[in-house]
Amino acid sequence: MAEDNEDEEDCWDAFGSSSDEDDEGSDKDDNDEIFNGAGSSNASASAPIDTKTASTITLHLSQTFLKHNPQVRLSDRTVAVVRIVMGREASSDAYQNDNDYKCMVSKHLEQRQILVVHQTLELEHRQENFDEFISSKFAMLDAMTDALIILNDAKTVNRTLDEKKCDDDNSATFFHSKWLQVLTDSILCPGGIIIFSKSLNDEGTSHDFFDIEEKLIGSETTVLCSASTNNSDIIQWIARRKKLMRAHASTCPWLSSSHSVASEEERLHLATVSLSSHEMAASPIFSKRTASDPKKVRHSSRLTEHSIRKAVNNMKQYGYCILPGLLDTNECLDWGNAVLECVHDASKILLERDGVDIYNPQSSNFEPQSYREMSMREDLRMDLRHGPSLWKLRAQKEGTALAGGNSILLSATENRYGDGLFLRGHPSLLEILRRTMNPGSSSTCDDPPNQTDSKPLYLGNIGRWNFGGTGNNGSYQDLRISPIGGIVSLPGSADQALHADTPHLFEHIPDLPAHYINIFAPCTAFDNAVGGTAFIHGSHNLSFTAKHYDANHNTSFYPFLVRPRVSLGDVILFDCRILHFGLANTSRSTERCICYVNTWHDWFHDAKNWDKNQAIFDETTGEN
Ligand SMILES: O=C(O)CCC(=O)C(=O)O
Ligand SMILES: [Fe+2]
Repeated sequence: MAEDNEDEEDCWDAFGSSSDEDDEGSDKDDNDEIFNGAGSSNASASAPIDTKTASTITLHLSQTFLKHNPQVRLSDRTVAVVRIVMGREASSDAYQNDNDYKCMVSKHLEQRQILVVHQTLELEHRQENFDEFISSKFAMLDAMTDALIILNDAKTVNRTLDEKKCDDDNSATFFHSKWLQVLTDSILCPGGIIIFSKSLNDEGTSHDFFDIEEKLIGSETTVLCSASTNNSDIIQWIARRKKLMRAHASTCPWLSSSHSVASEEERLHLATVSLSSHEMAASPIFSKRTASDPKKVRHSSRLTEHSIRKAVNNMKQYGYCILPGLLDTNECLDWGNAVLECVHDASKILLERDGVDIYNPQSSNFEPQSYREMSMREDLRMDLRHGPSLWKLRAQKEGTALAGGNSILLSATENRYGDGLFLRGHPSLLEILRRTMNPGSSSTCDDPPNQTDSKPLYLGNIGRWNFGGTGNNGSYQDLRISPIGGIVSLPGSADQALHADTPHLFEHIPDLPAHYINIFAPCTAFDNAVGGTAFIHGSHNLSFTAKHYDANHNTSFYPFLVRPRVSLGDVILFDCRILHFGLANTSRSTERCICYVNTWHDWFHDAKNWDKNQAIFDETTGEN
């Protein structure tokens, strides 16, 4: 299992940290140029201290970037260099010194063509609306950052904090608990690097504030390396990596106390693809700007071959794959709101027309059933696929309400809806689906050679000529994609029963490829009291599930439980054979919507057809 080495200290040399990430691969040849370049520009012992530190930090970042994804050019990486000052310190000498230092770091990064964004955060005594404050400061970025370098002058910051502690305990707590977390959450990519660099005090001892910073984001990050970079040890720095995916640990209070969240997060780390800022769509911080200036709407994110391969591999190995930050958060909100509006409209009609109260199913005159547009799961959980607001949105986004409301057939390489259409037309998602459902069919796949006597196996599939297809040419088989729907959990909905969305096709062979995959995207803002979907890591595999099966209870599966803490913009793909369940919604008023599409091999018959059920809305008029 690939892990960041938490205990790694003094592991620093001209070639950087020895910590490795063998799950994400590394292409040495691609790296050589960078390593050689870095060696020659490294400062000698007599060079100024800040040059040496800046050069070492730059080397560390370049190497880590290349390890995470060698296919993202350094010129496509973004680093924010952030200086935190308390308002009145801004004009002090210390500020000036750090400013020089900041320039030095930036100069080295820019020499490697990395895009650098500078920002000074002058915090006021009482900083209101911190998230907005940060977003206004970084509005010139058009993506999340791959790394954050935080510069503080130990003396001035700590003195200010000490003063604040005395005269105003609340604001001291505020600084201690909030700013770094907001900064890390809002502008740093999942899996991104955060570096604190600090001059030590006059006695040469480490400063408190350094420790506070580390503690603050300790649970959000893992240590990559810590180092002092010169003879007199005046500058010390530490590099941490933001966790790729956290567990939503406040859910499932019934879990045994022996359940290890750390192991859960290690599994989540394996199943998550670390996207660079370049591969991500608009980040939450820029959504306002994008909404207000349509010209700035970003093209849909596209993954590198490296990321696509990792995603395909995750689907095969673990049965699911998480892609944080892939989607535009505005799009997610649009679709989520449309689904929720349809649920509201439906609930009114059902109450008036049928005496069915989906908000109070137990006290309702009649039990909610499944309708043509909406299938009821357990109480307070429903799957909605059609309704006036969705028809309207489809007409607006997909050009035609009709096409948007039906499943579509995509043959071999077709991206029918082109670049940029949310869940159904996203070219990288389609590529992941096709490769997962047609293993070995791509020349770029990681599977064992699909050759026999130097001839590709697919040549033998002569029957393929008879079914209106492309013949025995090894191309992807046709894929069918459902319309976009939403799974809503209302306040009070309980944990769903553990289940799979499709059976195995052949139950005597352990590891057939997926034939049915769901794509889930959370489309309401994250609320800690509201659960997403939980999975049993690896349970799409028949031998795994048979091994851990116990006819009496599910507890033998729970050590493998993962509860990804996903939010707007993130995507989860899962093989529908995997065991999973919707987590409870314990909030008082948050209605949760996860938008989805179902995708399957066209030859597979999806029995989920609600057309014969009673309709709620009048489709002919588009009205309710
Ligand atoms: O509500 C969820 O998070 C998952 C729902 C689900 O898996 C289902 O309804 O089949
Ligand atoms: Fe399900």
